[in-house]
Amino acid sequence: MSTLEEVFEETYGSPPTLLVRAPGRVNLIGEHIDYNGLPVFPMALQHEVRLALRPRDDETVRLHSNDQRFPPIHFEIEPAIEPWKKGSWGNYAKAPAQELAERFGIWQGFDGVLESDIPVAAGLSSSSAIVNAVGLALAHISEVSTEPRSLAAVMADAERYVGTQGGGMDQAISLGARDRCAAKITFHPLRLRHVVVPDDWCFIVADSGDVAEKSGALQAAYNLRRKECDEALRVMTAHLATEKITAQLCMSYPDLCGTIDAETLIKISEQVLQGSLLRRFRHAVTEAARVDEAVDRMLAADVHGFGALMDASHASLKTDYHVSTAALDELVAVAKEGGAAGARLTGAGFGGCVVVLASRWTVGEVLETLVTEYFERRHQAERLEERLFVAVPCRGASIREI
Ligand code: NG1
Repeated sequence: MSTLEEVFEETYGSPPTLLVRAPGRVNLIGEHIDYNGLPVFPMALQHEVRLALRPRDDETVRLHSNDQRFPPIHFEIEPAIEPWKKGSWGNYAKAPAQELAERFGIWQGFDGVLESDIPVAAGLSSSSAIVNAVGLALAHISEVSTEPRSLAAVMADAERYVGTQGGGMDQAISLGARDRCAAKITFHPLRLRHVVVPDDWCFIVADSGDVAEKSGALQAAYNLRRKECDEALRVMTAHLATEKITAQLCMSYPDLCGTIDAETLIKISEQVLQGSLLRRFRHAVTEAARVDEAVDRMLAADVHGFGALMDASHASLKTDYHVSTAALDELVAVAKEGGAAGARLTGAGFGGCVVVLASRWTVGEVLETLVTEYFERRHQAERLEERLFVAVPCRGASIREI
């Protein structure tokens, strides 16, 4: 098989001058709360997007993918780039171009060839890795700051171009991660606290096989949850102000969670909110508390404590947030049967992957159980290395001259 550089030369007739890499991520805990400004705890993966490129002297971006499913694209950089139809992969390249053009007036394009080994539509952020890789390339060419946190904030806004009202977790971890570490990410302002993953902890990623393509119906379901969280916050803050429960007006989830403890907040919400608003709010508040606790459990190398928090997170995502599926629930149950310390769906849900925590001493047994009790039973044992692997915490995106 040809290397990325060889494909570039065959495609464009001269060698590339820059090489970018941007990893996917697995979120350990803190699901569906980044868009509420609440903390999350992901780590970057060994699977990544790689982009070989050569800057051009004009506004054109030409991009080939090594993956036959993604046809070649080209477009001109300008502040208002018309998106292609929903679900087109090229929109993930247009997104950073348009954001950087609008904010910083960049115009210089490139010829590029891209390859990725991040499973697509599996909740491992394959899309943000493309946004980040193209964004890093364009920012570098035009001498816009590529400092991870400032670029991550720009890329989080950029990706909303595709229609998903996401938070900033994926862009931040893919750009800012450190080797061997997970990172607790807090927002407004964006900060990453790097925590070394204990050597004897193994995070397994297992793909349910249900595609979680976040365009169309799933995008609407995702955006609806964000709206429900906003509405629940509005009702709660109005109540707290009227009842004079808080001295000052809590305008955001971090304000609220920083002012009143989770248990009290849940008690109040059970009197003030109903139905799905109550459930979404309860998930957000309890999940934020689990993130703080999980960081402490990792620092204390308490594998069972961390695992219990993952189990509680999955239960909350299933019953209060309604983003799990039968296949994800089954994978979680099988992993637990095999001796996992904890297991939960990871990413947006509605399909995709689970993340499973096992110790070095139990990981073999857990993997074996997942193979026999899930993948073989469902006749999904082909190309298993892409669907079941132990995640290696890797450093964030980089760019280098070649
Ligand atoms: P994935 O799993 O990549 O679809 C999405 C959002 C995140 C976060 C998670 C749920 C984007 C780019 N990503 O991730 O910000 O909200 O869902 O925790 O929208």
